[in-house]
Amino acid sequence: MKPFEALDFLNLDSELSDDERMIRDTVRSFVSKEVIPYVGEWYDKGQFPKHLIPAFAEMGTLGATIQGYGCAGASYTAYGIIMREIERGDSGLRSFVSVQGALCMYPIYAFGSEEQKQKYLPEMAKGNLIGCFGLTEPDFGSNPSGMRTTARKDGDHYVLNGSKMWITNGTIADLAIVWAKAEDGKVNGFIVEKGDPGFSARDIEKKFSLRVSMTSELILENCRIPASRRLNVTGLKGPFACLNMARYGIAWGALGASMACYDEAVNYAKTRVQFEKPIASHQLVQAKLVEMLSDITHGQLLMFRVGRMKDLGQETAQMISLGKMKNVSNALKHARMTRDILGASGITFEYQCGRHMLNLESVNTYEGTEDIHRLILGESITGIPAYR
Ligand code: TGC
Ligand code: FAD
Repeated sequence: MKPFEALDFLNLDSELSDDERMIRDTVRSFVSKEVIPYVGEWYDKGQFPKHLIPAFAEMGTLGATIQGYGCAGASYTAYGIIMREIERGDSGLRSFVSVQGALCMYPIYAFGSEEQKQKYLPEMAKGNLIGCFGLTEPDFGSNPSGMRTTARKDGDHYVLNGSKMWITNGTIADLAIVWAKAEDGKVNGFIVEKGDPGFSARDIEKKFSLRVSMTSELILENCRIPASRRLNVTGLKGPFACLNMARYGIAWGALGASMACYDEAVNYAKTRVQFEKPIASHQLVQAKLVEMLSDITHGQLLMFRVGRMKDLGQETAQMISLGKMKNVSNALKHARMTRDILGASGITFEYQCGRHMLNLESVNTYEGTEDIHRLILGESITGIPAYR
C-alpha cells in the first residue's frame, strides 16, 4: 500500500509548534504501522483492539490537554491533531480516546474533588482505568433534559435508578460518569464504578458501524454509591461542558477520515484504467476530487482557527457546533464519493472508504445529530431556539 500523503493544501501544519508537529508525527506513524494494516480485520470481527491502550497512553493521547495528574498538558490544537490522526485510522479508535479524555477525565478534572482527581486521573492517563459517559437514555437522545434516571440521597450514599443507552466503552469501563436527576429534578453527575452493587453493562451487538468500538447499555438498579462520588456541578451545563470538549475533538477527527478517503480516491483514480486511460483523466472524476480538496481545506482552516481560539479560551460552543456539523457531514460525503470512485473495489475491506462511510453514519448522529447542530446555529443567528 502506498504511504499516506496528508492533504495540506494551504500548508497549515507549518503553523504548528515543534511540539505539536512531533505529536502529529508520532501518532501518524503509529496509525500507519499499528492500525491501518489490521483495522479491517478488527472491524470484520467486531473487536475493540484493547492491546492498543498502553500505546495510546504512552503517546500522551488520554486526557491530553489536562495539566498535571500524569497527563500531557498539550495545547487544544495538539489535541485536535491527535484526534485527526487517530480518526484517519478509524472513527471507533478516536471514539475510545475521545470518551476517555473529553467525557470521563475532563468532568473529573473540571468538577471533581481533589481526592477524585488523585484517585482516577493518573490511572486513566496510563490507560489502567477506562471510563465511559452515560447521558443518553433509550427514550432521550437529542433531548437529554427529559432523562428519567434518578439519584436519591440516602444518608451518606446516593441510590441511582435508570438506564443509559448507546454508551461507548460501556462494558470495558472501570468507571462511568452517569448523569441523573436528583430529587429536586436537577441533573447531577456521579462516578459509578464497575462492581458497585446494582450496576451492570451489556454490549449492543450486530452493529454495522463503529465495529472496533464497544457500544453498550448501562443498567442502574438501586445502585448504591458513596455520596462523595457526586461531581460538583448541577444542571445540564455539566454534561454540555463535556460535550463541548468531545465535539471539538470530533470536528478535528472527521478531517482525518476525510483525508484518508481523499488519499485513497486520488491514488485509485490515478491508477485505475477504463476506456484506455486512468479514470482520473475524466472531468467528472476530477470534479469529485476537487470538491473533496475544497471541503477538507475549508474544514482544516476552520479547526485551526477554532483550535487557536480554544488555546486562548476564546472559542464558543457555536463555533464548535459549526465544525462538528460541517466536517462530519462532509466526511460522510467524502467517504461515499471515494466509495463511488473505487467502483466495486470500494465495498471491500481491502480499502478504507466503506469502513469510514459506515463509521461516519454514527459520528454524524452522536454528540448531537447534524440537525441538532443546525438548530444550535439557527438559534445563534436568530435568537430563537427551534428544538421544541
Ligand atoms: P438549554 O436550556 O439550552 O441549556 C441548559 C443549560 O446548559 C447550558 N448549556 C451549555 N453549557 C455549556 N456548553 C454548551 N454547549 C451548552 N448548551 C447549553 C445552558 O446555558 C443552560 O445552563 P443554565 O445554567 O441556564 O441551566 O438546554 P436544552 O435542553 O434546551 O438543550 C437543547 C440542545 C438540543 C442544544 C441540547 O439538548 C443538545 O445539545 N442535545 C444533543 C444531545 C447530545 O449531544 N448528546 C450527546 C451524548 S454523548 C455522546 O454522544 C458521546 S459519543 C462519544 C464517542 O463515542 O465519541
Ligand atoms: P433522536 O434524538 O431520537 O433523533 C432521531 C432523529 O430526529 C435525528 O435525525 C434527529 O436529528 C431528529 N430530531 C430530534 N429532535 C429534533 C428536533 N428538535 N428538531 C429536528 N429534528 C430532531 N450517548 C452517550 O451518552 N454516551 C456515549 O458514549 C454515546 N456513544 C454513542 C455511540 C454510538 C455508536 C452512537 C450511535 C450513539 C452514542 N451515543 C452516546 C448516543 C448519541 O448521543 C445519540 O444517539 C444522539 O444524541 C441522538 O439521539 P437518538 O439516537 O436518540 O436520536
